[in-house]
Amino acid sequence: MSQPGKFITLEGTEGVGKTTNLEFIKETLLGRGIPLLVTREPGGTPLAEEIREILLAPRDEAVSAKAELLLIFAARAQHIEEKIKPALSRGEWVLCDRFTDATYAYQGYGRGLPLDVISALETMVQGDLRPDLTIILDIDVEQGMARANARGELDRFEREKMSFFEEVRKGYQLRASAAPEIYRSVNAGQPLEGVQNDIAKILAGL
Ligand code: Z5A
Repeated sequence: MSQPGKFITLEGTEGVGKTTNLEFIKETLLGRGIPLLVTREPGGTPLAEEIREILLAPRDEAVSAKAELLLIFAARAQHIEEKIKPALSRGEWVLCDRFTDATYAYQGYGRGLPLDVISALETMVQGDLRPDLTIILDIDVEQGMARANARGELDRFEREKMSFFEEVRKGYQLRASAAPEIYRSVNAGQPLEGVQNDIAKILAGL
């Protein structure tokens, strides 16, 4: 799909510093006069934000991995049609906090759902919409969880075991190494200044 605007996504495991660095990316792009939509997944529209609340709420009932997957793609379908595609066709860049790489990493590698099923849903929901650039913030799982724990109450995902997040991290790493023209991995375990220097270099390359 030829897009007038660029589509950038930011990914990573728990405590990796996405919120902190999303703000840095936003300021860097706006500082260059780039028209920008900043959004997030799951979420980004009223309906998709409601689905996000359902997904993140800790609950006694065990959530089926397939139900989780379909809720995520339901939210994504709404987000793409209502927000992402219109912005790209207006010529804006879109900066999205998580996208389908998170589905491969969390529901595929983390929950163990088949990757070809995720790929089929991706095609159905997105057509040929794919990010132009995905920045993966990579951190040792224990270091990331220590940061997430220090932040306060944990959501339903953050209550998973370490082994779950090891699989998620592996999923991100495998995806990044399979398509280096799209993915850039940044060491998020270093001090924030170093993380942001690395991100600035990546953005300059755009
Ligand atoms: N999910 C899914 O399963 N499948 C999907 O397809 C999608 C999502 C799209 C919500 O995501 C959940 O949805 C997510 C996976 C699932 N799992 N969880 N949880 P989210 O992105 O909204 O939630 P999050 O992962 O918690 O992201 P976050 O809020 O951006 O948190 P963060 O990455 O930890 O970022 P932070 O708050 O900026 O940083 C954490 C702390 O570390 C904070 O105190 C910072 O000041 C500190 N920090 C940041 N960088 C540094 C450095 N470099 N040094 C020291 N301290 C630092």
